Amino acid sequence: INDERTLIAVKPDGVQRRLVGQIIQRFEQRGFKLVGLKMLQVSEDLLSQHYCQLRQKPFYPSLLQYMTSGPVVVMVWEGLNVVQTSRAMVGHTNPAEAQAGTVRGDFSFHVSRNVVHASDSLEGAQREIQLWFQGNELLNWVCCDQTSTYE
Ligand code: DAT
Ligand code: MG
Repeated sequence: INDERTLIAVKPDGVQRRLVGQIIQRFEQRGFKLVGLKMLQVSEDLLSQHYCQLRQKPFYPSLLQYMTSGPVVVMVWEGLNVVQTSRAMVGHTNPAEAQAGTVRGDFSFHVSRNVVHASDSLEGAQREIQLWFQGNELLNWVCCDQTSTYE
């Protein structure tokens, strides 16, 4: 259970606003392990698969336009309960309702520019990681502080 993984992405607004470092820092500081990281210009094809559940939503076309407007930094973080904990760290989908102390609550106020993506379930995380990463882009490595962060 300590090897649970989730997909976190800094969206184009987060990259443009130079928030990549601060977002990575929050996950490092919490104690999670980075096992994959890359910057890319996302294709519409990948995005339509990523957001397949949202195709019927009225905001879907503008979501696609925004997400393909510039580079995204996508990562895989590993650790105990990382899916659920990441969602808490990222905050409510609508930044207006996100708590201070969360990424969205600290860095955004509009639902269409909410800075970051985080997988919302274990199954979703597995699906998204396979979609965004090749197997050989994810590293298995031992963190030297493992015995200080896990019993
Ligand atoms: P989350 O990103 O918190 O998992 P989601 O999966 O429901 O939220 O939606 C994906 C993204 O779509 C979300 O981060 C921003 C956009 N979105 C969601 N609801 C929206 C709305 N009502 N208006 C505009 N954009 C919306
Ligand atoms: Mg979602």
